[in-house]
Amino acid sequence: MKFYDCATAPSPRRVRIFIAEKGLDIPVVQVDLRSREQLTEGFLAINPHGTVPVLELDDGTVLLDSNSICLYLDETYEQNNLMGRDPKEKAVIAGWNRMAEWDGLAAGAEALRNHAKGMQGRALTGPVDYEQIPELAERGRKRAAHFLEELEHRFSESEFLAGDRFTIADITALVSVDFFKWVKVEPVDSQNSLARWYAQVSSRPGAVD
Ligand SMILES: N[C@@H](CCC(=O)N[C@@H](CS)C(=O)NCC(=O)O)C(=O)O
Repeated sequence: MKFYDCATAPSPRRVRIFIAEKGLDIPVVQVDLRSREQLTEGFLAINPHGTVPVLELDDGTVLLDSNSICLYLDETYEQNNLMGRDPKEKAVIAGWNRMAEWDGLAAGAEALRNHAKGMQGRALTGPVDYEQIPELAERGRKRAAHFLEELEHRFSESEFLAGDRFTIADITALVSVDFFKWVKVEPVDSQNSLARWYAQVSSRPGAVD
């Protein structure tokens, strides 16, 4: 197997944490997003979407999305299940993971990509160049702040995002909360339940970046 990673980017970090939690050792290839290596002919031949993470299997199959990579690893390697053991648990975890992706990661991306100078003309990932829309940056920051409120509420009644154990949903939420620092959105002091959860999950060995 080969894991195409970028050490500084949030989406591949989700998979890095997942791999660490599973205790796997997978050879890594770094893709330099700053020099736009993801848009070179060579990399687009591997992933036509021009994004990382990517997992290449030994039989040549290429997995092009964090969730599909995590699903493959969770089903292939039984230790430390992170995506659910039965249909009901799988569905509950998938729901919370999707919420963290959309309300969390997507909000951070909206805020960053529509604002950062280095992302001018790169407001969306992929081979097509889209211009920034400043109003979307502002909306993204609001959405990010709202996501932190949603987390505070959830952690006031649940130990982890999808229930009473650590799962992929916590990984996605943790990566989102750290990603928000790039757009200067941080938890407020009164969000005690969020702080309790954050201290717990960010000190897990795989979370250290
Ligand atoms: N759905 C994808 C999203 C991946 C994604 O957006 N990756 C970003 C890094 S966080 C990327 O490759 N960006 C390339 C670019 O900005 O052109 C996944 O989670 O695997």
